[in-house]
Amino acid sequence: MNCLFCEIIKGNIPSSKVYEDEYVYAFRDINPQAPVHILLVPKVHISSVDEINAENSVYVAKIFEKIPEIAKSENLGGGYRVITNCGADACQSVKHLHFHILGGTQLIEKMG
Ligand code: DGP
Repeated sequence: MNCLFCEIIKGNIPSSKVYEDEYVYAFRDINPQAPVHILLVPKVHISSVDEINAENSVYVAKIFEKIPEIAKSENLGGGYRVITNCGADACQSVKHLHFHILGGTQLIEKMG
């Protein structure tokens, strides 16, 4: 399987790492859409939200435990947005589950 984010997790493609543990890899988005734009990915290949199940949901839980810590360390006390795109209609471009943290400015209200 040829997966961009699996290659980033393995270190075969460079990234600006923010955090890593046995479940989670967090790094800065290459094309930031806000002053702070971080991606959190599970360290196992899960294609999208559609593939989350009882066996792999611990990875999602671990990601969400880390989000407030990363938000604090990035000084996002004013608020931030967490987004995941699932499938073609949502414009998911990388088929490895990822959660965007966006912040560092007043975000627009519209999400869709
Ligand atoms: P999405 O559209 O939700 O699938 O988001 C994919 C994000 O991944 C998009 O915001 C750009 C980012 N991205 C794509 N390729 C790379 C890369 O090689 N490195 C990094 N750091 N981010 C990438």
